[in-house]
Amino acid sequence: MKENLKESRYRHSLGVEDMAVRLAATWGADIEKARFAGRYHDIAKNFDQERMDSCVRKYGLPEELIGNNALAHSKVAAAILENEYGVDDEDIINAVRYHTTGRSGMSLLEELIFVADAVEDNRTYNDLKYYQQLAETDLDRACFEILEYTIWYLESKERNIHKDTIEAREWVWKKIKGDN
Ligand code: DGI
Ligand code: FE
Ligand code: FE
Repeated sequence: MKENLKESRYRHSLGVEDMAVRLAATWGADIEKARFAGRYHDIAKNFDQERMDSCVRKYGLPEELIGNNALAHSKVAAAILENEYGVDDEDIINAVRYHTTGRSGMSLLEELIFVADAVEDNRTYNDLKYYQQLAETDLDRACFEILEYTIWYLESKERNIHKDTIEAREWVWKKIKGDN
């Protein structure tokens, strides 16, 4: 991990690991799975364009990921854990695979890694403490607010919003309202 990640990304990974463990304890998820997924979720984040694209092809991932490292790094990380590190736990793989977009029907572990990624201690935005507290008291609400923020941010930058991101927001909103 140290070889592949910049110092700040390495620190972020340990921060997500730590936050994922805390949230797993609060919400009754498997702590060791949360620790592992948190630690390795961004393992491919600092791959250069050439290496990322070659991994997308090597693992037969969707063509839409070519040239899009923001979305590719989570799919590539999941493929590496599965194919090179022999990780066979589907929930861990999916937590890594969907950590950037989320998705409809996320498992508890997936949701907790998605939230931990956004609220770990090394993040620097103003409302960090508020989001950390929300994650401890209402995981769905935290997940929803993070998705709202992400979508607002991507819109402001006129970047494409992946359908998994949109569907995740819809799903968690319905879950909050008690419709499913
Ligand atoms: O890898 P991290 O920086 O820790 O965080 P991340 O994996 O959640 O997100 C990385 C980037 O992905 C961030 O700049 C926002 C972007 N992103 C999240 N959802 C979408 C997205 N980009 C696009 N194009 N579409 C999405 O739906
Ligand atoms: Fe990431
Ligand atoms: Fe991350």
